[in-house]
Amino acid sequence: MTIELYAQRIIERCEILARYSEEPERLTRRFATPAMQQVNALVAEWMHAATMAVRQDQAGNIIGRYAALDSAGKRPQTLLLGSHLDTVRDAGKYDGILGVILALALVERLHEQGTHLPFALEVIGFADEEGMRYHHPFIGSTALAGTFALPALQLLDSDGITMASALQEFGGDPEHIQAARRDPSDLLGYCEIHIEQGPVLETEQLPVGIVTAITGQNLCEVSFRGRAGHAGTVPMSNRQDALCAAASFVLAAEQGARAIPGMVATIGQLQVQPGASNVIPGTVTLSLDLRHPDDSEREQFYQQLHKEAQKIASERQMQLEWHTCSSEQTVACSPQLTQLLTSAVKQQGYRALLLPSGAGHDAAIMAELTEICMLFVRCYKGISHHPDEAVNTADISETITVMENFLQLLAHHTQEERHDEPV
Ligand code: HGY
Ligand code: MN
Ligand code: MN
Repeated sequence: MTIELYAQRIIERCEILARYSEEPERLTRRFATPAMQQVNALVAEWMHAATMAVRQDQAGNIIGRYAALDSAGKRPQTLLLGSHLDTVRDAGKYDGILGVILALALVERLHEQGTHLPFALEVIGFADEEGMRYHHPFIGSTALAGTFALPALQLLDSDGITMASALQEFGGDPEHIQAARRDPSDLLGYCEIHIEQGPVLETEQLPVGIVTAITGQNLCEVSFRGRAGHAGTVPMSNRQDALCAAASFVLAAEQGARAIPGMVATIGQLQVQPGASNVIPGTVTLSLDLRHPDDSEREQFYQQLHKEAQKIASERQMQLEWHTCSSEQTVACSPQLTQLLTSAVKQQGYRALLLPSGAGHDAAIMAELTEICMLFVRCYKGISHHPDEAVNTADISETITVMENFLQLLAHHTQEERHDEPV
């Protein structure tokens, strides 16, 4: 099969997986849902067909292993490839999914050619990266990296189901989730292919780009507690309207972030209680997502927003709850692996464009376990977290070749290192 046919099949498979949704009219696939189960089953089937050894781990990640070339009795080294199979609400078809399906195609091509690399390849479909169900991102990769926070198992979703029981139902093993940690001793690294989710590659007219670092992120849940009351009878001077406090906070976050180059602040969720048109909002809970590549700048602004929220609450005689959900530091990619990716891109005749990732990725978590690198693929108008997400077949073909160059370069590199080993 030609590379172009593989590229077409990758796009077709992303389209097939997009049919597995929790909602009929749009793509929403959260952690440990029946839709996720169907997707894991399908990906496992494709992995099996490529002669991979397949397992679903304690956290619900689907993992396929393609053996190394005969390693003369030595335990072979392993390169991890992967991304996530969950989605945001009303998602596109490629965020995360492309990285898993393209990695699988690399294995399929090796299998078709009847070859193996001097190292094993493991393709991982992470069960949760977006954190949609429990407001807790990276369940899959933190479990694999051994940094999963056990108390999170008690978090409740919007139906009151704990993460532990959802995972149990899914076929995972919450009691032994720590056993999902991958032993890093044989690992060469983790490489993630992902759509860029931004406009740079399109502007630069390049199919791929190489990631230098993954921007850090603070996630927080903020509640303003005022007093509900009758919309017709409580005078304006006598209200503790929690939504008005939240509105002030939203604008303060926007204004503050605009004043700091590179800072982005997003309030993407608001829950208004009790939530009736003729009742003054008593409690508002909102999400805050803050990102900046400089950890100290981000932390400082985070603290500044906390103080701002306290001030708004106290001026309006309300209570404030400030709950930090997660705080990810900016993570640099491995210079060695990034150098190999750079050479792989140049071999294909392209300028090697290096760029930071504003979006979060499983790679940032995997950096706790092993060396990481990331390859970005151009996407239509940089659109992501939106159903209009799109990639083109020609770019996918180029990505396959770049990745095959990368695997060959890595194979050379590891063999040279082995020759250098003292006997
Ligand atoms: O939100 C992010 O950056 C990622 O897509 N989860
Ligand atoms: Mn995403
Ligand atoms: Mn993603």
